[in-house]
Amino acid sequence: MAVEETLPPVGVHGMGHKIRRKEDMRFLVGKGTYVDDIKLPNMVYLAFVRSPYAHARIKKINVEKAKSIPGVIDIITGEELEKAGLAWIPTLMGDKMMVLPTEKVVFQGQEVVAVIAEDKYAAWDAVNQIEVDYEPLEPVIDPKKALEPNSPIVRPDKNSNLVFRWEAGNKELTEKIFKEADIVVSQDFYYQRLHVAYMEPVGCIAHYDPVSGKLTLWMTTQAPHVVRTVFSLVTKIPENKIRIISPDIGGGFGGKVYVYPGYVVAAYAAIKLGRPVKWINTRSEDMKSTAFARDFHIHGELAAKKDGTILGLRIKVISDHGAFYGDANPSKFPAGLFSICTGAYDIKAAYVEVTGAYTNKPAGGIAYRCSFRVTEAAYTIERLVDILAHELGMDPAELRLKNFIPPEKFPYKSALGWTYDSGNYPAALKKAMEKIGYYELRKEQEEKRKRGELMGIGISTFVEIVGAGPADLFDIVGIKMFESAEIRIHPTGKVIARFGTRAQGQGHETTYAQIISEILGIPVEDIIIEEGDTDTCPYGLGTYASRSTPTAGAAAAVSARKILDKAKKIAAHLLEAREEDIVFEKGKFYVKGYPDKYKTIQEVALAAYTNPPPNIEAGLEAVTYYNPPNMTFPFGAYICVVDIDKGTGQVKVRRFVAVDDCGNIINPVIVDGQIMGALTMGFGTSFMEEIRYDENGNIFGGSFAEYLIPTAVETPKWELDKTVTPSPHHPLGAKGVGESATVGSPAAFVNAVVDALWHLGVKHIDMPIWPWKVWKVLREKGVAS
Ligand code: MCN
Ligand code: CUM
Repeated sequence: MAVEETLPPVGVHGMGHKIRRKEDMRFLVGKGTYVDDIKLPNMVYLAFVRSPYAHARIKKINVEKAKSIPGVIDIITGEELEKAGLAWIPTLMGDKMMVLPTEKVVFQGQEVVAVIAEDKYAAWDAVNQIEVDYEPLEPVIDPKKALEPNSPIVRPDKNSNLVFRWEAGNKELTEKIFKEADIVVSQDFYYQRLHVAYMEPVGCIAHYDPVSGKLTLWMTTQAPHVVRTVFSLVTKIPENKIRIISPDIGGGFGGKVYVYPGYVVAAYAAIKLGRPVKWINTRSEDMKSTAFARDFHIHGELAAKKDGTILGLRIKVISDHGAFYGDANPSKFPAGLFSICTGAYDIKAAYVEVTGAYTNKPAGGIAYRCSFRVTEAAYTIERLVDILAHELGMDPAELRLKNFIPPEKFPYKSALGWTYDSGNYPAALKKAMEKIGYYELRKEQEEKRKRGELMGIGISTFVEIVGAGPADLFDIVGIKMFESAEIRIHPTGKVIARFGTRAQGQGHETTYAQIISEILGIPVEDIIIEEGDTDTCPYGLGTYASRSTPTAGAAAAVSARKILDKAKKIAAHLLEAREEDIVFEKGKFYVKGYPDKYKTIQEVALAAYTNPPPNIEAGLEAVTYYNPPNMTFPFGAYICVVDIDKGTGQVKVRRFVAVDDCGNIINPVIVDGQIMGALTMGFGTSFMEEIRYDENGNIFGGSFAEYLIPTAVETPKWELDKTVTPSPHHPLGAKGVGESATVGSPAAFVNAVVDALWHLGVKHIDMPIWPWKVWKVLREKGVAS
């Protein structure tokens, strides 16, 4: 890489500029600051004894040997936390979760005892010397069995394993439509449990200052303000005496929204011991105990006419939540935004029912680029549509084109109640078909099939729903899901802007600066973006569910426009003209008709402090708490071509074309990067990744030896393109994009595999499509070579 290519951008680079990320320089030279990089004087280390059992009563904990290890300072059990009122804490979904257990453990890998020592080696030595006497209990592993009346109960504080039952849509109308339909297709899908495998495991440092009474926590969190509020409510420490700092984060992907026991124990220990406490998960601890994704057992049905017109959709889901209901959904949506499952199609009637179950596994559910379970929704509808096409003997592309919501029908109200802001689905699909040479590929496939070769083409035309969200519907623990942006322009025209969101690799320091640059004409290198410090940033709900652009991006635009309004008044004063006559263009203010006699935004900024008009306050800054009027509905059309090896069952992704539409784009390179990363995660989901449990609740997939993630070797070459359908209600016409490709791509991969095998009588294979699964099918069908 040439040196100039790594240098920060120079100049006014508003929307649509492909500038390199401002934050990359510090990452590329190894100067990022992650939690584990922070070292405080007198700091001690925390490590956990974890449960070997999925479900067991704790009979006795013997810490004597561990205590005598040199360097061990303290050992904390659930009993001690109980006395402090901290053995259980509330989850973001109104449930409770154990910090440390007092009676029994409820999943393998659960934190049982905490050790604090002078260094991490002593802490781990002590962990290995603590003896916990367990009485194994029958574990609850299958969520369907968990809901049966005779099942053992997971939770000591509940008398059933039912987490919730939730429904959406019109059940009667859907049933009627299903009865009248010519054809009904149905299929069971298991969307497997996943771990997000970010680069940096979760962790924190807790520091308590007894003089000021202030608790400071450096924490790997995507939502620092909400965590501060929850911490304050739980500990009764005044909220202004808690400071949460999310420093650089090495990937979050939803796994860092949760409040982990380690955060709570570290804070408790820091106050108790008067010394800073650091806790960092090891990789396999992370895989065994942090928030998982998916784990949806889906039964889907689609009703249609003979000619392929889709009439109705019916879906029943059992969702496995592990031992605590610890999703991070908006509170009115227990199954997230799964009700976007009618997708891109104009469907008259739909009904969805989701039942949540407790099992002896770790908690989670909302993670891994899911947009609050839009992953599961898009997968279900896109698989069902493909199955319908095959059952009817219709081309899957033609069937989609026939059933798309027509572009002229937007804003479109879906059968499950969402008002789609804008979309043009035929345009995206046609573009993808053209780019990949769809009809030629179909011909090739036909010829190959005659020769017994297995080739498949898979389509997915998904719809996303991001930007949570409008205050009437969206809140987390009661806090409305607005988002904030504060912009301050200093006298010399340099800018600092602060946000309630917190990037974990998405590039906000660049794209937020571009938004401000676009509106105010200030060069991006003059704009510093700060996120993740609750003492300095305005309150915000955080970065997840691809909400930052739809909400904080909008707040930045509104704040910048407020500043521009004031700047115009100041410019009018400086130019001795009426405000109505002032024109603003590319960072310059002038009187209409006299473009040569101008004042720059920097001169106006100086005047805001040195020479403001008599009737106007000094200073040039603005803050906005933006309440989005609606969600944004990004979409895309993906087409995948696979070849299957009949000897090994290996699926080779030959081509993958992704046409995405996220409305107006702020930074095209960042968006491409987001899409490529998300496609790679969709690929991993489809072909490699799964967390599984045996009947005793032993984890399979608790390390990278068993949990396979794609490397550069496996990852296909992505071919990207786009259409642009702006959001009509977003101040910049932008929609979110961070999760689109993980939402949309698994269906394309699986559809391609099934398309290659349908003529053999194969209707479905559950992800991950490992070679042995395909090989087994090929053997059963008598075609394995
Ligand atoms: N963007 C843009 N133009 C648009 C839309 C987005 O230039 N029309 C840019 C944004 O300005 C931002 C990035 O694309 O820099 C992603 O924006 P957005 O879609 O608003 O998503 P968020 O910033 O809210 O990021 C969250 C999203 C989620 S929920 C997961 S999960 C995920 C993802 O981002 N986790 C990531 N992408 C990730 N990328 C990295 N490197 N690391 C993670 O942990
Ligand atoms: Cu669902 S993963 Mo993202 O919303 O942080």
